[in-house]
Amino acid sequence: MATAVPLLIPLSQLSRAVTDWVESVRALTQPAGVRWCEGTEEEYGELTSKLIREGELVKLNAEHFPDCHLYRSSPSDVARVEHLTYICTNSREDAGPNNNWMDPKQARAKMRELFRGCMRGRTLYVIPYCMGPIASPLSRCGVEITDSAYVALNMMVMTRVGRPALERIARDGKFVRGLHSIGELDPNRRFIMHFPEELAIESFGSGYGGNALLGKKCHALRIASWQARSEGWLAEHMLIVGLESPEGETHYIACAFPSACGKTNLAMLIPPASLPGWKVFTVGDDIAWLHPGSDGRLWAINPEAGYFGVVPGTNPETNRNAYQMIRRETLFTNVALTADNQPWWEGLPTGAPVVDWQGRPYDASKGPAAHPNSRFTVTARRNPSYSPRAEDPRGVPISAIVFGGRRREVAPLVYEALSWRHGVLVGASVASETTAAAVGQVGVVRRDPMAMQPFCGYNFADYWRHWLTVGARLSRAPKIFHVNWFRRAPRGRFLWPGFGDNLRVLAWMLDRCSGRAGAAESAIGLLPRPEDLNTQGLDLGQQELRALLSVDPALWRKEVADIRTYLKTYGSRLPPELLGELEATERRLG
Ligand code: GTP
Ligand code: SPV
Ligand code: MN
Repeated sequence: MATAVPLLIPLSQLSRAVTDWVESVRALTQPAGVRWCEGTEEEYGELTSKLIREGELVKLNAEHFPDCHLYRSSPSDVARVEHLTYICTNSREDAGPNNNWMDPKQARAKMRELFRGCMRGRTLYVIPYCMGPIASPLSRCGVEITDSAYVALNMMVMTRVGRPALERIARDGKFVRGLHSIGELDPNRRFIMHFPEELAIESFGSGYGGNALLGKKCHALRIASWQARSEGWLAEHMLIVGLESPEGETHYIACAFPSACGKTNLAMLIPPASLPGWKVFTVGDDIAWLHPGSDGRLWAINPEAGYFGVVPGTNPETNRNAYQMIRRETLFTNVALTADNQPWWEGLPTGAPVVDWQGRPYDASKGPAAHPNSRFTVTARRNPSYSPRAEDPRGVPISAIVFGGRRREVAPLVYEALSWRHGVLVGASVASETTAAAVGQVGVVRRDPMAMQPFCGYNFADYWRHWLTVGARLSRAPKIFHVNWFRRAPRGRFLWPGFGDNLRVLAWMLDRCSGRAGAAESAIGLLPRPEDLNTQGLDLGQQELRALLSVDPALWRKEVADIRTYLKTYGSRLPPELLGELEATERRLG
């Protein structure tokens, strides 16, 4: 007997609200055709073949990198553009001094003119997606409309695209509207606009990363942080990792480090041989949605389904998991090529670049072969350390929150906050050297509170207030720590080996959480004494270890003064608790 084939309702008829919106965008942008994305493997293959035919994608060496492709972006479109990113709230104060602001009516009008007729001759892709496991009450949905097939491919890997998302939207009746066009890729006609009050994003003129994959920073951080405040949770720029000790105890920690400061690497670290018995499970590498649970703990999901990771520096020594992961089914952006069509980047121990990231013959005098912000896009399922709990609709319970920055001096390797409230000050005070993840100067120290400076969708003062409120609701709040893997010796080399050896620091944190490890008090918080860190098998002198764990009172008095100046820019909206904690730190410094 023949089995009946179920009659599928066309995607375009599942949700009237989505269909109406698509129709209004179609009328405005005038595309040659409309394609509703199902998120299937066949569709991924079809779009890939189309881009290869059109010369936009290069198929890589099939023997060494099966099913891998290279995409080269426009050379003036290689990173997030913070100066062109706006939060458009009715009240300017709601966006805060941490954001560029534009009046929503003015912004809408400006974008309308840019979008008018911009998709003529192009295909309009409708991408319904879910951020988070499809069955999780903590997940949220959106629809991105884009005229870039490359963006569509990335979204299919990074989010859960297709019918189940649209069915959920039809049930929820609510979704984030993300409208994107590459326009003419003209940096002078480029804007990334957010309308948190309307759950809407409008992005024009860039096809790269966080500017264009609207589920990622635009939705899952800027819009979600706004939603999270009104709903009582937190949307954060954090990795989530599970650590199983040799005794079989598993803890999950969430770490907020600024862009290109080590989240992906920490999320999939490989324990050093001298620390046998530890196991590491990646839940997420960039974004965490954290919800207070009925048990008084904080529970986290990773809203993403893939990784958009920094390529340079990835090698078998620093990150064998990532190196293995990106050898198949990976979309590379802006890396170099070897003579036999393999991808190449700085930090690879083998091979040599012949063609640079712009497709030119490689010439060392013209800069690095791979762009410093070149990226891989790959499904999380290819990660050898992918946690089965990443798909758990309840999420995972968080034992510790870790803030961090990239600083050659001042911040020690690790310290523990004295309380949640002190921890919020520690997070609010994070400073870090800028990186290639955003357009602009690299290596300049700036304040990057909770690693959210580019991503918080509202006034930081209100955000810190919200952190204090969430903490007050937790009877079993995570402990809060601060780390710095990037302290340098006077000659400039990194003092700490980093990567897999970071587990030694995490192990101390977990022992602190279970009350097993010692610590010494300092003015800024609790630090491990040299004997509290497991340094077995580590090639690190006593003098270096002492330098890593030192707190220089003179440097810190200056740091506290800087932090006060920064916090004061938030005026009367700043929670007084933070200044109280800062004054206590100052008293302890003497
Ligand atoms: P985004 O994707 O931009 O959010 O970056 P990320 O925070 O995930 O950073 P990632 O793990 O990709 O690391 C960025 C760069 O820092 C890479 O070049 C890494 O090789 C380097 N890096 C990561 N961890 C360490 C570490 O522990 N020590 C040192 N010295 N470098 C590190
Ligand atoms: C970051 O810059 O923090 C990233 C890359 O993770 S992007 O997707 O471009 O935001
Ligand atoms: Mn990031």
